[in-house]
Amino acid sequence: MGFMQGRKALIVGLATDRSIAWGIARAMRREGAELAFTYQNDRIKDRVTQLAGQVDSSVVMPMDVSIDAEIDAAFAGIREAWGGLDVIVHAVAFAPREALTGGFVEATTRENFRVAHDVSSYSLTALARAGLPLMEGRSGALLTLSYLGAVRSVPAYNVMGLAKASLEANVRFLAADLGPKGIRVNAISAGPIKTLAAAGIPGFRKMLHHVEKAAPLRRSVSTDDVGNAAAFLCSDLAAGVTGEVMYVDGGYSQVGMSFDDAD
Ligand code: 0WE
Repeated sequence: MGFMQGRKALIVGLATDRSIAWGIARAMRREGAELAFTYQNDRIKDRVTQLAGQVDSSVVMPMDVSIDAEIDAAFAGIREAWGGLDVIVHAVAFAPREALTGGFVEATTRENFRVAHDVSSYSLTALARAGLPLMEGRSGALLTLSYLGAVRSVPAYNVMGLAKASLEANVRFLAADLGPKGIRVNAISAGPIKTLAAAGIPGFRKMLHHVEKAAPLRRSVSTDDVGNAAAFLCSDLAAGVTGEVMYVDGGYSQVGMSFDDAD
């Protein structure tokens, strides 16, 4: 029997079969969880519905995390389908494209800052607020995805780094507030992965190659690596863990200097 048998999980942020959310969905399904999904807009509705079918899910609803009415409608759908909820996976981030190119000062307008923080950090609080009534009294778990740019400067990551720093603080404040209600809140800080969100970021391949040479494990991480850690954190195996940011990055974040084996 899988370690998520009988758990009901809502996955927010699935876009393609390369999404981190897809690695998480497959790992949780393998461990016995029942899954529901949201999609951001009609352009990706059919693809998300088809992927949901591959993990035996037909609970698929629209939700743009920047619109409260859509969040409320999606949780009403969960209440109708399941009556309760154990796990919410938040795998959503966005900054306007021009915010992620060039220098930080030049790229960071007030509007880019607002959008990045709203979509990438506040949305976790919004999901917690809307999901709480369905999760209370069931030993639930919230999980979000962060990146090293929250705590170190990374070229061109720019205002997304500030938004991820806010997201990691969000995890700690939510953990403190929801812990007494039996809900754990954690983040995974994943190493770079070639997802749809990463495609089209100039120099992304160079970043992957750098990580593959410098990380202790001498490889980049996969969505399966992240999915397995996510399933663990959202299961009772991690019953004592909350407010944590767990690095799933091949160890990259833990070295201060590293030489390629060839050097
Ligand atoms: O968090 C991210 C990327 C999230 C992201 C991606 C995009 C691309 C398309 C947020 N907003 C947008 N907006 C778009 O218009 N990562 C951890 C991946 C990533 O993105 C980078 C990175 C890494 C790593 C951007 C610059 C530098 C490094």
